[in-house]
Amino acid sequence: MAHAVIALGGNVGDVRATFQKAIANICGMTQGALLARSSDYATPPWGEVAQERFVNACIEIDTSLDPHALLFTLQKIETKFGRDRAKERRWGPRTLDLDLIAYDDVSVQKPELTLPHPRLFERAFVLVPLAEISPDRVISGRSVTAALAGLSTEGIERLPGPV
Ligand code: A4P
Ligand code: MG
Repeated sequence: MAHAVIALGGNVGDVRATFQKAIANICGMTQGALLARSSDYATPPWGEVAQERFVNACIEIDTSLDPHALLFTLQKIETKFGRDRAKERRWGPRTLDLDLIAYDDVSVQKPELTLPHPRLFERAFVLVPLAEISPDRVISGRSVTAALAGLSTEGIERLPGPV
């Protein structure tokens, strides 16, 4: 089994309800076991700022799928929950975005799959939930906590449970 970190995001619809259902699908469809789930966080939009606030969270799973098969399955789940890439802009509003952040210590440099996720260390909306469940994790030689210390977390707010 491999260990994978997945970031969830969305800002259209009842995102927290979508996350719950999506996580159940991730475990079912990736032959995976949920190891940890962060709280949900309200986060200011990054990239394209003139849009609704996002909800973000992170999970860790054990999976028997290889990285490409795992990403393919995550994309199927995004579509199932209303994501339509043909109608959206990069960094624009979406119902559900599932990014593969890390997969064991695997390194991949392809456009369709880059591991670890190339923009991970720019994004407090990923690192804050990840630091909650895995503060000591080291990705690309950097600890999650140390990487987060260099970013602003202004406007990021942990949402009360249940998660
Ligand atoms: N791809 C390559 N590597 C990976 C990987 N490790 N995980 C490829 C996932 N996908 C990967 O992704 C574009 C392409 O990246 C895919 O074809 C995939 O094969 P996408 O999900 O179709 O497009 P995207 O999500 O618009 O692009 P990107 O760069 O992932 O954007 P973001 O950053 O996810 O943009 N602000 C806050 N606060 N919170 C958010 O969650 N999200 C976005 C969405 C913008 N601003 C945000 C948030
Ligand atoms: Mg994405």
